[in-house]
Amino acid sequence: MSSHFLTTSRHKNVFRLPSISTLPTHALTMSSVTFHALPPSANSSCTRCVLKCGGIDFEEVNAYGQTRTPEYLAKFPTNLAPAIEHDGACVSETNAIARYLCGAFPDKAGKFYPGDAKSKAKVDMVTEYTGITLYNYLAKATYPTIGFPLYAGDVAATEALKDHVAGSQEAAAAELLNLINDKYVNNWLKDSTFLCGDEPTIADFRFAPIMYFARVAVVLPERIVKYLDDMETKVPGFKEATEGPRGFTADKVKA
Ligand SMILES: N[C@@H](CCC(=O)N[C@@H](CS)C(=O)NCC(=O)O)C(=O)O
Repeated sequence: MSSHFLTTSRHKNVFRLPSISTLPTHALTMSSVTFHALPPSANSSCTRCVLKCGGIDFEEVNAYGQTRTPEYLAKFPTNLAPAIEHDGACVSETNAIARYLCGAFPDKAGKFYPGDAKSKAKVDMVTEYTGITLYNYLAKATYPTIGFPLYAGDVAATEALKDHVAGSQEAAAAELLNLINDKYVNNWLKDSTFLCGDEPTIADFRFAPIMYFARVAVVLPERIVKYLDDMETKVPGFKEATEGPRGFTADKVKA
């Protein structure tokens, strides 16, 4: 079992039904989801997209300042948001949450992770590439500008290297734009409206919110601007679900 697919401290096995009387009130409605989110975050927006576009009932809780509390850590040792609680399961990691929701609510969100093993593998490949490789460059290119903390070992997190932050951001932005063009524009978005075909999948919910941050560091290619417009106008719930990152970066867009 993945270490991200965690149990609460009250019950040891995610697949064993917990005693109802020991759970907090919000967990009593077995079908509803408690969603711990950081409102402006692109990662949290992915989860919100699956929930809203799928029409899944949920309660959103602001996780700002909460991710390192003993209560949060007991449920989510990763100390990260997004994270969800549903039916006794505590899940963090954006991609794991998206797949969990599609599996737990097949009638509502199953369509966002469709098909056989090969179709799912394509969605997984794009989703993982976006969350790991692309996001790595996005953070280096944009976090110093927007005031998000970087990670140990990064130039912007190293006081002695502060004179090199601008150069490091520039190099990361150049590679970010290169990857957006090479992998997404010229490949996954070449012949289809969305990344894995003409219907949106979790790969789109992973990638599209990140583009609202990418536009801080790079001028988005025309194809990506059109893609975001399609997401906003053709995918019910997407626009509302991504108000956080869109609003947060609206006045920081690179001209
Ligand atoms: N790999 C994680 C990354 C999530 C992440 O980095 N979350 C940050 C905000 S965007 C966070 O919750 N930070 C809180 C903390 O470090 O305590 C995912 O894909 O969900």
